[in-house]
Amino acid sequence: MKEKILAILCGSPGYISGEKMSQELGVSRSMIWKVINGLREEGYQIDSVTNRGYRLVLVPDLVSSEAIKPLLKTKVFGRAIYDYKEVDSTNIVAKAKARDGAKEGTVVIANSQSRGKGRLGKTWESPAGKGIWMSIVARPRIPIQEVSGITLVAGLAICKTIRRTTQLPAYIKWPNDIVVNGKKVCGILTEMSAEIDQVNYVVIGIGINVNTTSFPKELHKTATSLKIESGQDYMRKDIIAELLMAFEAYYDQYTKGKGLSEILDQYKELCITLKNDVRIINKNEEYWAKPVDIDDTGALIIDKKDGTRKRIASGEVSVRGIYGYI
Ligand code: BT5
Repeated sequence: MKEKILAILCGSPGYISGEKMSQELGVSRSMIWKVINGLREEGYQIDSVTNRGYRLVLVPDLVSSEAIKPLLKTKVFGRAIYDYKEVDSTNIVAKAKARDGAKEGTVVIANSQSRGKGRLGKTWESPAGKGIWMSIVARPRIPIQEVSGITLVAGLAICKTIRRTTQLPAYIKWPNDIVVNGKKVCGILTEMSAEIDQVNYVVIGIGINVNTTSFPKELHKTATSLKIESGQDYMRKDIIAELLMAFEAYYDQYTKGKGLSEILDQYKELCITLKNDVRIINKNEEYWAKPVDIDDTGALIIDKKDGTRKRIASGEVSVRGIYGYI
């Protein structure tokens, strides 16, 4: 009933009476009233005037399966979407679904997360309604050591999507952040379950600050949102749909084609880590180095000041650029 009433409201340029809707749908006027109130609670702004009826004024920026699916042209990714008002972490929910047999392409999305996760036990701020907090289940038939490349695939898809939908100068900070004007707008958390010789599933968690206008004090210098950078509000569902389509295309190239090599040129062009010296930080040492390349396993190649060349696999160390604080 909700969908039918919404369809009528969307198709009516002016006011439409409750009487007319109840006749058209064969239900009572009090039923119409109840559904309209339910829609208002979900964030739809519906004007009502005595003797004229109802008028849809504003469609909320919902990240529901119903809102996203009509925009998708994917074959696999986003065919099943589980949406929640709040979860602890979409990665936790997606991993549970994957363990229960969820198919490749399953997407878990939440309006807010109470315990959003970063890497290594760090937290991810996920305020209600402000960003895209979603996780994608993948079941790639690739060797375990190639799974880390999926973070690069996701990074490229996100970076391109942000550029396409906002025209902002987004760049990839290798391996798992997207930055705009030197600040972090998105983080990726890839988790995997595998046997000795085969991948069971991979969960790609993506957090994008979309319409966020303020951050906790400790993130002021490092975090930003699409809205802060452009001054505009965005519909999250549009970005999600674009992102899933871009991800599917690059993922197919990665898993069915020749690995990273086909998309590496595009990746490197958008990889800010390659553009300036980087600070390499690991448990025992910290030093400046010159980034040289990203190889086709997704590793960062650097030259140390003493001239020695080193290959750094993602996740091994922390890499900071000189362009910002992150
Ligand atoms: C990441 O970790 O950047 C991965 C973030 C992944 C979040 C998504 S949301 C959907 C899915 N479900 C989850 O539970 N997680 C994924 P890392 O590189 O470790 O960065 C974490 C650090 O970023 C924190 O320690 C903060 O300093 C900073 N941070 C936290 N929240 C932020 C935000 N909203 N925007 C920018 N920076 C943030």
